[in-house]
Amino acid sequence: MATGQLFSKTTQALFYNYKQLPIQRMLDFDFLCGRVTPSVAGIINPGGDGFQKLFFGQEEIAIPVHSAIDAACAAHPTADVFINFASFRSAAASSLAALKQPTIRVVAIIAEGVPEADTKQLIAYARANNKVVIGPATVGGIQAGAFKIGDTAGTIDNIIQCRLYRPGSVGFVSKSGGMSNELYNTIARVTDGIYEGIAIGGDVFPGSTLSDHILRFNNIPQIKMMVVLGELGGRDEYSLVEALKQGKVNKPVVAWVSGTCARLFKSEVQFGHAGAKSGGELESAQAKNQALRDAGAVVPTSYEAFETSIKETFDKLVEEGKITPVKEVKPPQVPEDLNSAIKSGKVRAPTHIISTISDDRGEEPCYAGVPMSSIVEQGYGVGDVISLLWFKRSLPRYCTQFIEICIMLCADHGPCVSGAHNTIVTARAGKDLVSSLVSGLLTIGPRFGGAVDDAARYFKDAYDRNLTPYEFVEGMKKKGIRVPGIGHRIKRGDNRDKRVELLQKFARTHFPSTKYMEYAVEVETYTLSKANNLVMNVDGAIGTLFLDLLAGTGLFTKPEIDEIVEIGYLNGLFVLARSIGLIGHTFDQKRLKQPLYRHPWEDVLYTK
Ligand code: Q5B
Repeated sequence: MATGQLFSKTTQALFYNYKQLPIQRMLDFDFLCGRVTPSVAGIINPGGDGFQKLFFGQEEIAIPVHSAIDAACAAHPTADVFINFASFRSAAASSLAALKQPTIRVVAIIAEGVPEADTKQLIAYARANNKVVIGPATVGGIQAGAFKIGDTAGTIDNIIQCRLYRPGSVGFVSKSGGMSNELYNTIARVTDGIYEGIAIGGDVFPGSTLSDHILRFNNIPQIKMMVVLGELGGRDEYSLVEALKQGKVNKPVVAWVSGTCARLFKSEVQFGHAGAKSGGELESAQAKNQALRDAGAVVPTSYEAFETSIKETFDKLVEEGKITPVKEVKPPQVPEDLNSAIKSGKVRAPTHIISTISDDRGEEPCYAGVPMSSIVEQGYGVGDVISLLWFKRSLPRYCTQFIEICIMLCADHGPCVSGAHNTIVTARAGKDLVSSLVSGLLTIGPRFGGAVDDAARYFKDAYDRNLTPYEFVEGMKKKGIRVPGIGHRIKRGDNRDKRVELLQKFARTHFPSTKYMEYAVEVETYTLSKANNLVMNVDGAIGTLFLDLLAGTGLFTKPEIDEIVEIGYLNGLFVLARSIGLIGHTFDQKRLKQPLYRHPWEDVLYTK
């Protein structure tokens, strides 16, 4: 790299603290400039490592993420710029750690509010070790067509407009990052553009000064003229005045110190930056402008005339043959992010999921259009929530009460049923809650608890086709199908399932019609005449009563009812309910610190 040159087209940086947008902007700039390698070699994200996916042009690349600065430097020994996006609390410590790495040459500190004592320590360390600090409180800097720090120069559109994708002949340094964007634009309008631009930051003690950069620019052959934008407060500009007076700068310097308006205020004024306050006369913009003028810089009479001064200086250098304006090149098109293209209405993209039951995008989540606050304030119960999320409508109170009764009655049926047994064995094997729960739930099916939908399907079909109980049961037998909802391992004709009785009683009291369930009772009378265990079970009661509920409310069309039965909503009631009990069994086993379950040999028939 030439003397004075901080960056090149192969410079790579380590980026401290993962910030997606500025890193992506750096990579987009790289693509625009035709860089071969991405300018970000690695990311340091304290406490985490891995890879971060980002775009390099159209291609997705994985940038390594390191948890510590030394590990990142060891992994990327040629990355010599450290871009520090740490907060003001940790910026100094991480910057010092970076400066101490032998591979790091330049540290840019973005944070505002870094304690001045800490910055002074960083400056002393950097000077003693021949390293460069840019900032704190800076947006960074840019070498046109080569390397860019973080958010410098803003969006890709702005970078293209300022022609920063290829080098020009102007070196620019300013205190303000915001104003540097403005000046990139101005310089692009009236010259062949920026070669390098640096914002040193608005703190009282910047890591590097205006004159540090001007003296550096003076040694870069491609830079033919310099533009400086200072501001009131502090004395930094006077070191530039000294350098000019001592003849250390032999290229034209066009300068302006902003803040001339401070004199209009009666008392001391603090502008945006920590260092930008009107102090004594020497620190005023007027005094600094005059001193720069006296030292030989081109200083306009107002900020408005700054552009003209830059233009005249550039044109003169062109006339004198000292500048051959660079040839314009057409930058490649940087692919736009899908999200921003959609936002601006340039493209449309198909969605991958369709959802109609809930929406969490607004101020509060909604279930089928009903906001959470209404659910709470209007005293909705679990039955209402199920109505909204499963059936996409509010059901009358007797229906939601019925749903809640089903859930309460099916929540558990002791430790011996298939589901609870599996859950208990799983919990005793040391598995977690979800595994224990799921292992129990997986037993729910055509024999155990999962016969509700089939009960609804077969009883509906038989009733709607006016089959007698005899025709229905014998027809099923011929097909080799057990009647779903009929039969139980322990319940009998003389020991009915209390749950079935409770559900029947509730429905007979509250439902407009219980025709499907009464038909099931007739079927049960017939099956009981065959065997005493062929009682209506809880699945049969829920399945047939839900048919009555759907038909009786008048809130469902016939095709909707057919669809509910066809899709099979109703096993969901058993699954939901039994989850409560299975979770209870898991906790119970864990509370009791039960050991691994092993089934006794005596309970197995070993046979050949
Ligand atoms: N036979 C439930 O059977 C069970 C018949 C039948 C015609 C039938 C059986 C069945 C349909 C599925 C159903 C839900 C497997 C049950 C539940 C939740 C639970 C559980 C709990 C809880 C019981 C003896 C003779 C044989 C069979 C005939 C039996 N069922 N015929 N239709 N439905 N039902 N499941 O006692 O001539 O001797 O060959 O599959 O609705 O799961 O508490 O435990 O809350 O956790 O083992 O309540 O009924 O009877 O298989 O020895 O059969 O009856 O064909 O006749 P069993 P098996 P044959 S509620």
